[in-house]
Amino acid sequence: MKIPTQVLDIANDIRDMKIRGAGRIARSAANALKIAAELYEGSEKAEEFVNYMERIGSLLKSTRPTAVSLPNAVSYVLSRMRSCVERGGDFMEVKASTIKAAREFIESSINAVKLIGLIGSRILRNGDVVLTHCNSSAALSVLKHAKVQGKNIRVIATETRPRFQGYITYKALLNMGIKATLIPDSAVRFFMKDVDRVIVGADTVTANGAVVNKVGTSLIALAAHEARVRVFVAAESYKFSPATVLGELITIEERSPLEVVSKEYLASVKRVNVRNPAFDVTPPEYIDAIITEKGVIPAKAAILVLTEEYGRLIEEGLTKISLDLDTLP
Ligand code: RUB
Repeated sequence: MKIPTQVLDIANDIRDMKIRGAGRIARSAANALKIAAELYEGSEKAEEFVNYMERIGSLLKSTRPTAVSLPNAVSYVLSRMRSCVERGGDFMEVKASTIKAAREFIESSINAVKLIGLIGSRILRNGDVVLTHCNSSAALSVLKHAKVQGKNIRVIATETRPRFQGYITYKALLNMGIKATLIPDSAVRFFMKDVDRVIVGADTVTANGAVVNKVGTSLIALAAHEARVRVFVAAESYKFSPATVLGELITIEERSPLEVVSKEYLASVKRVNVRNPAFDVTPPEYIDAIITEKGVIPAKAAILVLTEEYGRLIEEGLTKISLDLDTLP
């Protein structure tokens, strides 16, 4: 079965960052699975449908490696599809359950971002200066709700090299009627003395409470720590990584040197060595709290969110590990 063009376009747009930001990537992946199920033209056999959907799930997961929201969105949809098969569902039922699960994920993701805004806005006080990095819908939702509640906040937004996602944030803030200042990333420590709170988003939260977010986040957290400024992370529960409970490490995406230097520069310098990691890891010690749609938690309590959300998955993984240990000579 051929993969529909619309689905391939979404996968390519995620890879090329036309669709970006962990939440949006997750919703787009769920939408791609929904479209794939709706446009399926193969035989009316549940097994064939499942194989086709699994293939699309793998394709989507391969587009960008760091944000766990992507594989979590895909497994949300595909695990419900598989459960329907296990319950003895026929082709039509399996297809319907897949489409329903994709819709459900998108809806609950949009709702989670709104709830994070409502919950997180309580952390902000009238007159606060907030520093944010990159472009996070969850962090923006917090700022928007604070503004709606009549809090007079001012935001410092980093431009976020090399892709300048800070420009998107700056425009969004102006559209919300929030006073904002755009600064180079390297000016963060210079301005930290004026900052009351840092709020950033997350691509992945690990079991020990470390936060993987746009490169530069950990430097900002370090500068905030030095200046005793509190750091908050706005993250939906599908940004928590179940695999990290079992010791898996997060792959940090490295992008093209051409995002950092021009072709002309590359050509003009002999043996130029450029590295361009897109994300970095902020340890839990530098994070005051994580704002989720379920409430605010200390970073080190990330494991609680994981066991609540992915308990069964983690248990299955642990059982597998202990079985593997049993087979050791
Ligand atoms: C985006 C980024 C964002 C998180 C959270 O990186 O690091 O801070 O994804 O965003 P990129 P959201 O531009 O490389 O995708 O809160 O919107 O999910």
